[in-house]
Amino acid sequence: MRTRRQDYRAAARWLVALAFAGFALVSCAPGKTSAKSKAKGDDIILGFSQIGAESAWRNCNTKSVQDAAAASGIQLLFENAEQKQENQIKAIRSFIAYQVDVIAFVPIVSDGWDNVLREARDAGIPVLVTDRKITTADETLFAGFIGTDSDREGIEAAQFLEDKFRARRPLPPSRASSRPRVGPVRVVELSGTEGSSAATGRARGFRSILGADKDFEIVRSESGDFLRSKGYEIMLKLLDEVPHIDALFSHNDGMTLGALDAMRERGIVPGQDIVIVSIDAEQAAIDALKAGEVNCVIECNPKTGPSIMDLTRKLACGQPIPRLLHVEERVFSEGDPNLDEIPPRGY
Ligand code: GYE
Repeated sequence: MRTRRQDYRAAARWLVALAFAGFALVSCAPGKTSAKSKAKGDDIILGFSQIGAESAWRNCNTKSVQDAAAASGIQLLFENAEQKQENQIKAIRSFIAYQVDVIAFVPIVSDGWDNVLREARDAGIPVLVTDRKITTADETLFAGFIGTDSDREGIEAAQFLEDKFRARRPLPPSRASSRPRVGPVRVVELSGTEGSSAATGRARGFRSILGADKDFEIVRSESGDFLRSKGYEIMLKLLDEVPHIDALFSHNDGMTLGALDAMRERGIVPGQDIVIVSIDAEQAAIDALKAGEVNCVIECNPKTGPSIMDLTRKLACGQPIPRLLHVEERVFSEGDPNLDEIPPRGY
């Protein structure tokens, strides 16, 4: 007799087969069984909850996951949450009802996942957290994390500014006066989505260096939600309200590109009048770096799809995975003689 679970799985497989007709499917190797006793020949189904499409970085991350699933034969149930945590929670619940083998999700914010993760655990489904981190009282609620190291990115941004301004003292004249200035370097920050680990980590890493440096002062910090449109609006406001701005630390390239538009509109030469450090390394930011309009770009690597599929297969087959995997990231800065050799970024 078929169990309810088998009925769910049969229905899920049929639906996914319609969407993925033509791809070779994968299963656990003979002899391997998962926590849910995955049988030999059973296809692996991954439920993936993405945040949305707020940036070129995000779109590349989505494409990487979708392409890697197709290439590896893992059946992907993909949900786009349109920037709402409640939609992500709904998606995870639907994956549980579907009895997928593995759930992976990008937590839009760090807090508030414990209940739904307990439901996944009760259903015996392992969870992979990717790109952004969660905070939880119970670390056993997820199997592992793969993504970027936001604290590291903030540290790199701060170190670039320290090196740059040490070489540049005294500060050049400000817009208000033609005399060279002394005193701390005045930094403004465009931060990412409030409560997201990408924003809190970048802010924390940045302050872990500059907070202890009396030559720097973070004079304003505002959230632009990782959106180009908000980067533009907030930068215009900051230029009108903050008397001297020496440097901008922007948590992503989308907001940086908006801020560049705002600066040009106010007659400010980006990269010269205001030193700019940005994170992601989208092609448009690398182009701005080459043009001298941005001074430093810290890579944040969105192409995690293939690693996510490897981890999914391991989890589905009951194998252990590392608790924490940070992807490799580089720093691109002005003056690097090899800027012209940076391969096309693909996002
Ligand atoms: O930097 C940004 C985005 O979570 C690391 O989210 C990611 C960030 C990335 O949309 O552009």
